[in-house]
Amino acid sequence: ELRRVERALLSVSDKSGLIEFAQALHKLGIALVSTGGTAKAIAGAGLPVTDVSDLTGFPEMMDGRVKTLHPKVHGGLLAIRSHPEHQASMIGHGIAPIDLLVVNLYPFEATVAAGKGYDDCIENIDIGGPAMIRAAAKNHHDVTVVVDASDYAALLGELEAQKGATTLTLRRKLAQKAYARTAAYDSAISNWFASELAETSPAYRALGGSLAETLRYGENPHQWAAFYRTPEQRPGVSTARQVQGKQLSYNNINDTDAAFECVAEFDPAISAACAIIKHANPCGVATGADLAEAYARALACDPVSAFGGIIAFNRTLDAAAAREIVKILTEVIIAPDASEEAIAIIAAKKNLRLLLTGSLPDVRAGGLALRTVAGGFLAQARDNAVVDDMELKVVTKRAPSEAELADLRFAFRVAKHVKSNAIVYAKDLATVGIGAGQMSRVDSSRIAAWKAGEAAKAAGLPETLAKGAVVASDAFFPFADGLLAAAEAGATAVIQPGGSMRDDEVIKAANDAGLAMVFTGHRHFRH
Ligand code: 93A
Repeated sequence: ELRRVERALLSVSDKSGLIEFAQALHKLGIALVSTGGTAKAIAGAGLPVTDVSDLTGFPEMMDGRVKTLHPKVHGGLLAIRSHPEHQASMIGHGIAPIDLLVVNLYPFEATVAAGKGYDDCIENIDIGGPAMIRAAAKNHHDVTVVVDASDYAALLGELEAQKGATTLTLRRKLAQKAYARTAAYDSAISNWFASELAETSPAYRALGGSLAETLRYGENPHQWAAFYRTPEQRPGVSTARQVQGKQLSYNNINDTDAAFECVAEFDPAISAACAIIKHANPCGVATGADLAEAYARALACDPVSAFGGIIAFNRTLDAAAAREIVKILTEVIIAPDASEEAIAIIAAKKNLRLLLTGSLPDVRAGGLALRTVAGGFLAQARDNAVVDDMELKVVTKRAPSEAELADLRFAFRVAKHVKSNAIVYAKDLATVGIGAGQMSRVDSSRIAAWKAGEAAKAAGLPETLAKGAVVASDAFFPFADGLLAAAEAGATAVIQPGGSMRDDEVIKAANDAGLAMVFTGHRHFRH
């Protein structure tokens, strides 16, 4: 499948190596056609060259925006040589074949990198170049395309070896490279637009944020996205130093924030704590004597969901915890700090992002929580209520034991970070079953109880982890059914805000089931 090269079109912005290359083509008897600047350079070296304007019969116009966009060029590149109708069109319209296309594009990337202004960047978007590259690459069966000066030598080598022809193997390789180039070029343009949009977007102006970075995409690949910092400087994902790993995605940032805010509920002076997050919901939260233990206990709550999760710690990440983490796939780790040894262990997982914040945020701090609605946005104070500050009221005949009370507080602390309707089972200061985001509270109760059973199975235990656990509900039980589901699963104590019209009914059911129940008077909806 050799194709002789009789005529070449050269149109290059980067003119390095051009003259030597054009000379070699000329020596091989190849006729040269060229655009303005390229033609000038070639002619300047004393080589014969046809100006593309003479080929098209049109001058280069509109500041060069239109120079090669013409059927005489694109027909010459796209015509299938063996196709009788294509042949007829060529003859009928005076189109001569172009067998070799040599193009490198307007330096868009370099223009952006040099910090040039908007109009300059726009003017450096090459249209004709990519059009010709794509045309020639499509027709690689007959046409050779070169988009990179570093390929001149290989092409000349082949032309010399094949007596002025190229092989299909080379033409296909070059076609692949051609499309890789136009794809990279277009993605550079789209990224530049994204960052331009980000800086002038309504989000930026409305909230006084400063652009941290444009993201590859939003919650889904078809959604534009950017990450902004507000002047608030709350320690977390927006202030963290990324020690290693891939760029964070939109969902990563959202989940990492949820993880760190959750783990910040646990005073590092009192206990080590770990939160594992998936889809912005905890799939396991636990305290422990050290981080490795906290992690192992958090993982045990839902080892299946934790795969590919995001992990937050409330203390300096140490080697023992790091060694456990690298055993399964994790997307992000966020912690106030990490030891050198832990950093070295994490380094073995190249993609795993490690974020260090320097400190934990203050859970009691004020601040804004925002969300958009059609044509506006909602603002509210962040939920900075902490169960330790609430007056707990025992409403059942039986008061919770000391251990139950500690677990009740723990469970309610976690429930604050679970999407409503939230039901959290906990035992020994670790979650054992979490039901999140259901439209009915009783469904969340059932799911949490079922999860506690699954966790037991995963650990090879005969009995559900709900047995002897306590339960937290982010909002009141409107009916006794959710509470009864918990009692059935084996829970012994309940924490909930209270305040339902049917509180009496719910309290009676708790008493009948022998449960201890406390009311917090505070709700932790999270939608
Ligand atoms: O402005 S363009 O998009 N319009 C065109 O028709 C066109 N044809 C070639 N840019 C166009 N080119 C580009 O001009 C080539 O991709 C190359 O980068 C550059 C070469 O211009 P000159 O030969 O005048 O230096």
